Amino acid sequence: MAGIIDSFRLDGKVAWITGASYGLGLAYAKAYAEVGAKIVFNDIKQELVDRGLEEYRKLGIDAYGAVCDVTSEDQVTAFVKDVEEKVGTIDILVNNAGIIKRIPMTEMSVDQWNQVIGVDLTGPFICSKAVLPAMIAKGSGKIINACSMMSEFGRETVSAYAAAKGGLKMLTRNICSEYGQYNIQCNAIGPGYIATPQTAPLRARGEDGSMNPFDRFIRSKTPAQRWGRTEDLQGLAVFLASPASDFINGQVVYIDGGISAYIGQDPSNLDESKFAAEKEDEDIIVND
Ligand code: NAP
Ligand code: GCO
Repeated sequence: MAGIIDSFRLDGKVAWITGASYGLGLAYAKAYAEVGAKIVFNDIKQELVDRGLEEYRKLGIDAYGAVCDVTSEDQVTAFVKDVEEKVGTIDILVNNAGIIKRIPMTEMSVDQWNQVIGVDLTGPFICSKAVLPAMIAKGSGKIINACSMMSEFGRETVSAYAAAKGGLKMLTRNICSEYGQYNIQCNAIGPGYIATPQTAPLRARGEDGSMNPFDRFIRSKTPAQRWGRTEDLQGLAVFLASPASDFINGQVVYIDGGISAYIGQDPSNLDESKFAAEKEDEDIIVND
């Protein structure tokens, strides 16, 4: 019988992480490669795939990457077929690709709403549907969804994102309910506020170097008083992909520095000088 440390390993497993050219997806992939998995990723544009391939090459990871839009069932079906032929059947799927549009609901068009629901909720449905038959045939599989604080909370301007991430929590439970009998586990990671390009606009300092009011707000809501780092999510991502979590199913695990346990402090009490030296993101990409 495998020892406890070995039960966290992913040797020989094929892990597909969607939208993993940079950001959280890249961090999950790095962690999976370190414990033995073969990495497969897609992204929406060739330039992102090239950037990802270069990044993996530099890290010494032999990853397979290609363009595939997670909202297109035809593209996803073709991608999975290619992966099966070139790499092997997919053992682990991380539905990581996501977008956000920060627009007040009364100003959001139906088209903008549909784009967010399409990538953040329909995408995980399409990708999970594509990998489940092989997982059922094999009698094992792991699906990990990218939930959010917005799977539990609302806030101004993120109606479509919150609706999608709340829906994704229930898709997680439903995949668990429907396919748990085949030894397939579907769980979700619920990151708090993590420093990636997606959240860069929320942290960007003013021209005079002043702290972004949202940055101050998030730190005052977070007992750890900091933004999460991509490395903070790697341990859970490995655990949920590994045999060590085989009896955990349908759960959302929040990694939020304590936000969801805490009512928060008055933002004006926060000592800004503690954070002045923190490095800004070098690479700011705004998704809106
Ligand atoms: P990110 O930096 O924006 O990366 C997401 C990736 O998905 C990007 O490469 C993006 O490409 C790609 N993508 C977008 N639409 C796609 C499509 N239709 N098909 C394939 N790929 C597509 O996001 P992140 O911050 O790493 O977050 C990753 C996931 O965690 C997302 O689902 C996000 O909602 C969730 N999350 C993030 C945080 C956080 O604080 N960062 C917190 C909670 C949850 P483009 O660059 O072209 O958009
Ligand atoms: C926002 C943020 C969030 C985070 C994350 C929180 O505008 O409030 O972008 O939605 O990215 O999902 O868990």
